[in-house]
Amino acid sequence: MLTKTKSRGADALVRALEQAGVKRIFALSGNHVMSVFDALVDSRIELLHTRHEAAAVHMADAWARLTGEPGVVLVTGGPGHANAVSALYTAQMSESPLVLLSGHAPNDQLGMGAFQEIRQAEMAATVTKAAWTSQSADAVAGDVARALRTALAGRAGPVNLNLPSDALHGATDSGRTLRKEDLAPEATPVDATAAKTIVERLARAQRPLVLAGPAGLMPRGRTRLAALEEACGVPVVGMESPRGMADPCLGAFAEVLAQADCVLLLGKRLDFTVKFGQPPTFPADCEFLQIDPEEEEIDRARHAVGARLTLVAHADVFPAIDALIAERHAARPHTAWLAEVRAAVAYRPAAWASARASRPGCLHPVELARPLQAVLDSDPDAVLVVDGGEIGQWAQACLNAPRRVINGVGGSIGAGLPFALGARCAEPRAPVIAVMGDGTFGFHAVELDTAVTRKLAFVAVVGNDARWNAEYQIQLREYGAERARGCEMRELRYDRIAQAFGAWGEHVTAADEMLPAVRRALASGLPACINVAIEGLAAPQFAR
Ligand SMILES: Cc1ncc(C[n+]2csc(CCOP(=O)(O)OP(=O)(O)O)c2C)c(N)n1
Ligand SMILES: [Mg+2]
Repeated sequence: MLTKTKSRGADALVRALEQAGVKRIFALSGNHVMSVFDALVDSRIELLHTRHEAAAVHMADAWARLTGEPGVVLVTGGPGHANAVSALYTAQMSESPLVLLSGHAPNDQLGMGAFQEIRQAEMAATVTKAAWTSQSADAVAGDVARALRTALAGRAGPVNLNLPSDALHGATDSGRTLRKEDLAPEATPVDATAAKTIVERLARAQRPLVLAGPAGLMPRGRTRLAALEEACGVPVVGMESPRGMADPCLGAFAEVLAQADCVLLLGKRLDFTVKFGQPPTFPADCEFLQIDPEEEEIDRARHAVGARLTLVAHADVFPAIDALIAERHAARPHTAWLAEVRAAVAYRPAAWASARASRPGCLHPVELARPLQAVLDSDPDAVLVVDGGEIGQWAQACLNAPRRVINGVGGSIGAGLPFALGARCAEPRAPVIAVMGDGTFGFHAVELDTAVTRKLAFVAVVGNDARWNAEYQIQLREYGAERARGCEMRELRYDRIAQAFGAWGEHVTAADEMLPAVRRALASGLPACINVAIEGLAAPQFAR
């Protein structure tokens, strides 16, 4: 349907985003995109302006993971775009749908040495599903629809659309109204015979497992995976950590994985997180089945395990789950094995119950994390954010919440604080608890300003060991204490930094202060930083 209204490309962009149901844009201003800021004045879309482009991307990433809707980011061209690109990697590896809209030098000056002219699409190409540059004002609305559709299709992920300033300023009378089919990605269904065969193979196996990728751990994914486990009687385990099967939230899972005789990769990449499917991580004769939306991933698995990959289906994960559930009559419950896998995943060393720091004035990481579970359990909609090195591993080991945002398979640190802001945008009411290291906190600490200004409350719990401890531990293990250099930091009062921004700040140096401090922070209604002095210990180990 066409309506004849003459307007700028920037207006067409905003109209298209409104039609797509976008409610909020995470942004940072710049010459190239001020026309879009102007167009947004007359729209219902909230402009949430931030203090760093990478932080804006991380906020959109957390929003996308929690809502299932694409996060939308708007930054300026050249350096603004370059700053944003680094954060796309985390979203890409976490299969998080988002669209980075970047201003861009005008098309009619390209190659002439225009202001902030760089090859932006090429720069973003390796960390996105697609990256391109709009050719004219008339093309903008259609490009936006394609970007949103692509971000959601198949294996979800980030997309970059570059918007040259002449396309944004230029007049367009296309007045294109987006239709539902312009926005919805087309799903690739799994073949019913393949679904039945997969369920039969899992039924026939003695110790079958279904491994799901990061998309399976988003709120929508968790519900579907639980339904699949229930219907087929086969343990379903989601993986989203760079430590793979050694993710501390999976307890002693590695022990049962090493016994599996048939593994269905359900959108789970056969990558470094599962040691490329090789023994001893898997038995040498373990059979693999795979459902994946990307041929490239199927090829990768074939290359890794050869003929042990006995059945593949090129299909989208969520419709495939429904297809598998529909074949439940062919399933066989593996009750004992399921209980064994669940017990392994739930395993935590008994000694943790009495874990104490070895010196006064600081907490054992378990003493920092454990009290937070009560807060997470107090509300079914509570969100747990985890980021950082060793402290992140301790938090993942000790805490669980059905709505969780972690730094993910990309293993990049620094997103924790912006994740907390994005989570608060997605969840207006329930507690948002974000555990991170002192190094991690520093990356985007100034976003506390954004949080205070926009009234986005959360509790950031900073495990302060005055170190980049994860790397320090590598130095200790591999090079010796006498060669440990370059990973030390000062024991700073991050709580006072928070107070200076008008946020809530607490300094915790003893275990019994932990929960009262968090409760005061929650009661303040402000964004908060609980700066917790901890003993910098190596990440937890789970061998039973
Ligand atoms: C963007 C990025 N830079 C560097 C690293 C390497 N790295 C991983 S963990 C870590 C230390 C993190 O320190 P902190 O947040 O204080 O947590 P800690 O390990 O001390 O508990 C570093 C530097 C990384 N993973 N990502
Ligand atoms: Mg640290």
